Amino acid sequence: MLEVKNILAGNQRAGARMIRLIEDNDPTVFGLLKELYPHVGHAFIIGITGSPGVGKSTLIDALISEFRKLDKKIAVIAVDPTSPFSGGAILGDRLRMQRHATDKRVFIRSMASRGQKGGLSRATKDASIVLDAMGYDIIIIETVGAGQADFDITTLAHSTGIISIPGTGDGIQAVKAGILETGDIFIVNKSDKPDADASVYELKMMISMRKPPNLKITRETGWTPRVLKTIAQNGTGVKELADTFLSHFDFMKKNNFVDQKRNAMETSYFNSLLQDLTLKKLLLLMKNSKEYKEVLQKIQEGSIDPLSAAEHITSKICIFENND
Ligand SMILES: Nc1nc2c(ncn2[C@@H]2O[C@H](COP(=O)(O)OP(=O)(O)O)[C@@H](O)[C@H]2O)c(=O)[nH]1
Ligand SMILES: [Mg+2]
Repeated sequence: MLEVKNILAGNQRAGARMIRLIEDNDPTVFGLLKELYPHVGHAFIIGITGSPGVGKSTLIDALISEFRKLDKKIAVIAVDPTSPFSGGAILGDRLRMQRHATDKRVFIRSMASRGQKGGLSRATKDASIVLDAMGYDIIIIETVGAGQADFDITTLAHSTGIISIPGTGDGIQAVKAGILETGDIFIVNKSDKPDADASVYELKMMISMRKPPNLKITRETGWTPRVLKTIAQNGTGVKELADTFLSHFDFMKKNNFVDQKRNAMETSYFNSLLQDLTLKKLLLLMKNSKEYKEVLQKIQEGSIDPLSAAEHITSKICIFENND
């Protein structure tokens, strides 16, 4: 039996088991999360995103060292939806952070997509609840930025760092992908390569030209995104990066933005829970209904097509009054 009190005591074995249950979509997870939820809200959650190979894992490894110098307890969730079976990239992430493996105040897990109902975003949120309840001061979520429609890191993290590398036109891609608005800190990693300064300049230019709705975001929080250069491999610029993340969090706390962010995070979590639970419950109710059986019969007889049948049966759903 997985004991909630062991998770709350920070037991890493219990935490790892719970995260495994989350990955496996285990039915006991819901109840356990409910017990843990009153104990969360302490951690500072950082999202690190960027294309494969830009150096996210290497940079996180270096960040862990900096945060450990400040005696913070750190947890990392490396999310890799691209390799659910091979485990290749996941192994890579673990290897790059291995020097912290014996540090009892560092906890690193990889999560793969195994068809979680609410998508990987929901599973990652669930895992961050576990890590927060375990008492980690800082939780870092590593995620591949592009192409993950269901994965909105900004509703999972307080602070989002977007990594790019010099000379790849990533800045332009960022604008296209709309991630320019979501970043709090932009990191040009591999700045040992040529053209790092040009990339920094390009990013700064684009940030200064963010369009009015984005300016509104900037004004609401008052935070102007920072652009920093790093060489993750040898730690250059990583102390500044760690300090900038912490000062962003301080800034948020001072301006009550942590509360606003919590509201946004909870709304998003609530909506994803609703999506899962509603679907489960409605399907169950429908499949046990007389109408469902009748319409299924009609499909089989060929007197109605499946599309019209689906439309017909969902038109029966009218539980809430709509005030629109
Ligand atoms: N030259 C250079 N290579 C780096 C730097 N940071 C990471 N790398 C290398 O880039 C490759 C991908 O790194 P990784 O951390 O796995 O990237 P991820 O896929 O974004 O997590 C590895 O071979 C790293 O050693 C850097 O600052 N400079
Ligand atoms: Mg990685």
